[in-house]
Amino acid sequence: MAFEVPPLPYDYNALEPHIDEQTMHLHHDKHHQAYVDNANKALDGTEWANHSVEQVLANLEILPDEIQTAVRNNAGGHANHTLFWEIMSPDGGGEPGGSLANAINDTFGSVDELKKLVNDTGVKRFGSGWSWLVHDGTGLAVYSTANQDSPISSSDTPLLGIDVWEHAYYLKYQNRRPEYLEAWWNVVNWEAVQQRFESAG
Ligand code: MN3
Repeated sequence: MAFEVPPLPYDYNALEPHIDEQTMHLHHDKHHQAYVDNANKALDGTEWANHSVEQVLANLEILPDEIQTAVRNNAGGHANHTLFWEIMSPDGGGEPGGSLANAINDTFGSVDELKKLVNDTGVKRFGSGWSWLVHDGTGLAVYSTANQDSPISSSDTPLLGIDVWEHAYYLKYQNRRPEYLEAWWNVVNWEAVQQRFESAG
């Protein structure tokens, strides 16, 4: 099965004013589609064409040399953006609950400290990449990756990831990445993050 861009689970303008409609159209319809098309092109005709994107990303180092970079960038881009749409919601924001809240408080001290750390990690990412909250097999961790590198390729489970490529924010925030990161938490879908946490734990 070739990869496909999943439809957005809300309207393109649903995350306004924090994320603008035009950015969502370009980001979902053009950028994500390009990652999917290029990943499919790279994997076409190989034994990996019928594997899930997670399986592909977990096994990058045993893929044929000549497609490794294309798959890393584009299957990574597909997985990262699929997660990104799911962990945002027009009904988002607020505070996490339950076991996720407990784990965040135990690891980082508070939800506010977690947000600060994720934002700071995103601001410090030079060039393009992502700022992540992951489950590393034993607990929660925050780090960034460059380009479209996925935590899955490091055997971690991504729970929350903020896209800090300029294409994610430039139309509305121009060069003000910190402002975008601050605003992003107004659309975080904690329920979706909680579900990922429960499956990972
Ligand atoms: Mn993006």
